[in-house]
Amino acid sequence: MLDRRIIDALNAQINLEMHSGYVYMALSARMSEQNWDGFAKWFLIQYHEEMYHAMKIYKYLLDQGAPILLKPVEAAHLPEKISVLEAFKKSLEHEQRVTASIHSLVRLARELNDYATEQFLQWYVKEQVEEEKNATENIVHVERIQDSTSGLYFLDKKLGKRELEAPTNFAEFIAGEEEEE
Ligand code: OFO
Repeated sequence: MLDRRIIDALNAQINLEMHSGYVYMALSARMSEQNWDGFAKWFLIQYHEEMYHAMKIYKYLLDQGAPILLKPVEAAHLPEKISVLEAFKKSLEHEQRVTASIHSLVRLARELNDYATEQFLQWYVKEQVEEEKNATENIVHVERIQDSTSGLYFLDKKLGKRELEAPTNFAEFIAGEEEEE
């Protein structure tokens, strides 16, 4: 049985991942409102990835026979109008918060000699490197072409080609019928 402190922290991480989904869903909406369909799609795929990050912890807790304690999800806190550059800066800022949270979970697992959870969390440690890299790259690309509408147009088309890599059917994923990433 997992220690109560790690159960609570993992449940809090489910909540933070759901909040991440909310942030990306709101960013996608802001982009759709400005007819940036490619950026909107990119953020909505990220929304789905965040739901997967939450479901992966949910499954781990179930597999460990630990309780799932779902709390209210924090609002996205976005202004009504946001530029493309601000949107990607927001995503980097948010990912840095998530990385800090994952690292403190790893520290707690170590402190508790919880080897299984520490190993489980390694997927997230690696994933956060990727999340921050993607957000940083997007900022660099937008900054490079900031004043060029045609440049932004092409970047919108390019990011709109992003494809979903996470499992899509969460019921099958929880039942162990869909492959984990
Ligand atoms: Fe779940 O990685 Fe982004 O927030």
